[in-house]
Amino acid sequence: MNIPETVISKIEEAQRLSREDGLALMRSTDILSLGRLARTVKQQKTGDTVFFNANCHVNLTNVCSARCGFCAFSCDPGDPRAYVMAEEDVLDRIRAAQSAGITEVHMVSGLHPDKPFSYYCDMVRAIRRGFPSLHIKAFTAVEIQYFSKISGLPVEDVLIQLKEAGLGSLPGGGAEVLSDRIRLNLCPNKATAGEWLDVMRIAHGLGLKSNATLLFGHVESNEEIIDHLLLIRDLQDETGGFQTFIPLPFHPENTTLTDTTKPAAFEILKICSVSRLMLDNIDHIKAYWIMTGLKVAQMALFFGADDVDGTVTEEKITHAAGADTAVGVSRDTLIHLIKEAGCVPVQRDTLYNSLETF
Ligand code: V47
Repeated sequence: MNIPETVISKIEEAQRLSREDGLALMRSTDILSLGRLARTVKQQKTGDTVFFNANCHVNLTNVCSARCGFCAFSCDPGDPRAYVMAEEDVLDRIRAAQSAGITEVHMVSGLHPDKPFSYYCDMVRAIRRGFPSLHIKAFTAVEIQYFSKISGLPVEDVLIQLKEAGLGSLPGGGAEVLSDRIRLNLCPNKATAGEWLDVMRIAHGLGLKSNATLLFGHVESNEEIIDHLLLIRDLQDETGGFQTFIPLPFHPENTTLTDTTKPAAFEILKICSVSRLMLDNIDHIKAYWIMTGLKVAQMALFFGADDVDGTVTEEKITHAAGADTAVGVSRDTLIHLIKEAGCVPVQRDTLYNSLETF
């Protein structure tokens, strides 16, 4: 199905797209036109530049009281796979990654039923003390809301305490699809769509930047995808706090949705393009190579993406769900991938300051 001429004209005239326009884009099978339009918008925003960073992932625990149907990483207390990291384990992990020149620690975890809020504050403080120059991007809005619940503190106070301990920004996870129907179905035991948005609103108000994600390729409809994008766009109009949007293709292995087929290149590139076209007020679209694969991440640069995430030492969440990508790559691999596509690789820090151009 073709993209309606009226929608193409709106994009070419830089007009904001409506819900109906978004649905027309989702119905389209003209992937090359979608790519051309999204790539044009990307060029207007960031030119030939494609960003990457050098980072490491830390997951403090896989014990989780939410047990979302799409998650293969989490487990119950007492499961043979269950682990909780001590401060020294975390510092050792980061020390090991430092030789690769990382500038960011990306830390997200299960909702542990027993660990107090002080465990997380102490951890951030210890990382800040041990590695003063590293940016700590940690805790999804879902975790922040959970910390508020277990500590009895308002979300704002939770964020203030974490910020004082050294938190630099929030990652975009836990958004899944911002739809009550989907959340009741797949993740009823954690923050609702409204709560996820509220945490982000408060974080942005405190000067903390964040990202936003969409988990696609499971039980969602086109309408739910577009409504998700509109909720993010509306909040961005209000706060301006989102830096980048990251569409995450669902990996079904070891989840409760094993009869679902993992999205292939066409769907990944389509959602990337539609995200770029709908989110006119978000600067960056990230192709998270761990989930898309390196080759599709490279193609995503022609479908609206301007960021490929980072070197990602030791990814666990997607690999528990059957990802066939590496658990990390070198800077040289990312630089090659970007240059081969005719773009200019720029290593950035978490807040999109340029560190080095290659
Ligand atoms: O919140 C969980 C998703 C997210 C599966 O902000 C799954 O820079 C696919 O949010 N298949 C965590 N996805 C990852 C994430 C992220 C990654 C990279 C960069 C940033 C950023 C954020 O992964 C979870 C959930 O939405 N997820 N299980 C799965 N089986």
